[in-house]
Amino acid sequence: MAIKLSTASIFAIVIPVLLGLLFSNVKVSDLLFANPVSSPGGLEPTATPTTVAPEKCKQRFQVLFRSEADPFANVSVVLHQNGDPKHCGDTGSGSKFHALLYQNYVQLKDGACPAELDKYQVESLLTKTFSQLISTCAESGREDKGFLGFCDAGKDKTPILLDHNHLVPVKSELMGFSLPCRFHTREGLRISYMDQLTGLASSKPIDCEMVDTDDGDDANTQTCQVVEPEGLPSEIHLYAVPAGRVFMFAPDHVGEIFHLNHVNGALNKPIYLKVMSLEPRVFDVFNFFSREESQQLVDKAIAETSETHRIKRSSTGASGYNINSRRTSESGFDTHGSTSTIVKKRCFSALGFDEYIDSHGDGLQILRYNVTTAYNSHLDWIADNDQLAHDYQSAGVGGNRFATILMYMSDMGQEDGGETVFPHGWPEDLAESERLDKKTALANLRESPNGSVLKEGSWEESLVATCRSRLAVRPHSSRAVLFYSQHPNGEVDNKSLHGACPVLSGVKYAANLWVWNTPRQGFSGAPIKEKFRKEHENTVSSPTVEFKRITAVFQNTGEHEQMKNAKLHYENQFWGDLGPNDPALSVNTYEGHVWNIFVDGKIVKTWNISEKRGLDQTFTF
Ligand code: PD2
Ligand code: ZN
Repeated sequence: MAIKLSTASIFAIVIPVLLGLLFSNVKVSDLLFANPVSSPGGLEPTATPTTVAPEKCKQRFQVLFRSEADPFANVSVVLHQNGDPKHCGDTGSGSKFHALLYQNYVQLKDGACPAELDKYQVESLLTKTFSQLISTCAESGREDKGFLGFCDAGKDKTPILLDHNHLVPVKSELMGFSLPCRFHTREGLRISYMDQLTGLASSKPIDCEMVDTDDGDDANTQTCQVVEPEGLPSEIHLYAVPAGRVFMFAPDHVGEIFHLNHVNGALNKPIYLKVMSLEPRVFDVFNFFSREESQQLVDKAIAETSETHRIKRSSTGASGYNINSRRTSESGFDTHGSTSTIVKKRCFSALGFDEYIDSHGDGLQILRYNVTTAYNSHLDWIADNDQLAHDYQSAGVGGNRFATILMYMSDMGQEDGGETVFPHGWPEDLAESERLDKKTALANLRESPNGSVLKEGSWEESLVATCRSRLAVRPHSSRAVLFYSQHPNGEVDNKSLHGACPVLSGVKYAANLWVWNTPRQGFSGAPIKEKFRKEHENTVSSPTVEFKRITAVFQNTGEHEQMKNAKLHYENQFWGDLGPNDPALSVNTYEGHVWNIFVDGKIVKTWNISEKRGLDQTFTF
């Protein structure tokens, strides 16, 4: 998976691209809704945006970076794939990165050099630049397509997110139009402006040392003491998230800290994470919410009277109210309370979203566990139910829960139970030799002060044995944990199995937010199973965003002498030579696209791409 940067290959790709290709900035929405051109005669040459003088272009580029000098002169930009602590590409000297970025910026609008770039243009530029510098980034099954094949995993593996139509595709010889990656810092901040990169190059990421605290206020036993960075960084690390996917932290070792300086948490302190386990990925979240907020959530939940939201015996499953003997807790929902709204938004920021998207989350669920009650080990990822329209296959184009943020609103003592247990995880600070086996843990429980609260031989008792021998998070008011139910590619993470240990004394209150990788079922833009849509064509409305990629192959048969100098153009932009001896050209294209054959500067043939001809189309002449 480690990728080597080959200078020769960079230039093999880059130079012809730079010399030959003009790239206009095409948004998916433009592609989808472009006016079809009916005949070659009807094709007016597209107006070329006013190009600006190179000097002005340079100036604008510098303004975008807020830096006259090359901000990367002394740093290299190191790329990771989403969720992976190992890097997959290194741009080498930052200057090369900067120079290529500039060339791509000039091409972005055919020399118009826009004075401002929106975040989708920034992402497109970065994607293109990285694709010219590194060969690939993942075992995505599309290694032959280089880094672009990582960013655009193909139509069967790219969930359509709500902002899909804003993406600015990258044009390349290898992929035709391909979807861009998003780029985040290690801490999850989405790169939306070029000057954020300048900032990263000129400031060392904050690091912290965990020290014991006597500040009982937030009941965290340790706190992060910021370690003053020395000098400037020599590397910037960026995490590339493929189109349609969501950012995930990339932990490398237990105890590692992620300092989310950009996310304000409780009492205006920045949130930080401490890695508790790698498999499953579990993080202790500090400064997430305050005791005051915790109390407000509990008070509101207790006072709630509406039948749909009040606290009552919990149900399980994707639909309906189904009581489950393995989930004996009580729960209610706080969907619109002021504290709940603040906390939900904070969850999204902490997870690396740059905006709050209500339909990507369930409502904040308030949980109550009285003595003996528990939730047996389960996945938060919802197993598919063939009856339902929603497509839960998150490894494909479907949507499911990918992250859970669990907030505790009670202080539970060592013997009180109520921990959250991860049966595949191990206690953080216990040497392997000190780990308990389940049998011993069960024997210890039966001899402990609360040992007789549970029925002997019950699932609850067996769960406590797991809780006392595996990774278990003990609740205290204002503590939060984050764990992921999916791998970065959307596959379910079966190691994320977890349960709520039976309460043995007192009452435990907690709240959870389940966050989805697409809008959740029933919401606008939620993925619907193809099969279900076909069966219910008249009753199920299409998702708001439709997007069908078409593969088109163009070939010169050599039968027509006048075509010997044929050149394929996308509209009026040169794409590639298509003489009789040239290999066929394969492109990714969309409904409404216009492809032309030019001979000696004139259009001699035009094809208008229509989905009606299928998703694989061949054009010969
Ligand atoms: O309350 C908990 O500790 C807990 C444990 C496992 C909650 C959930 N799962 C959940 O609500 O998904
Ligand atoms: Zn759960």
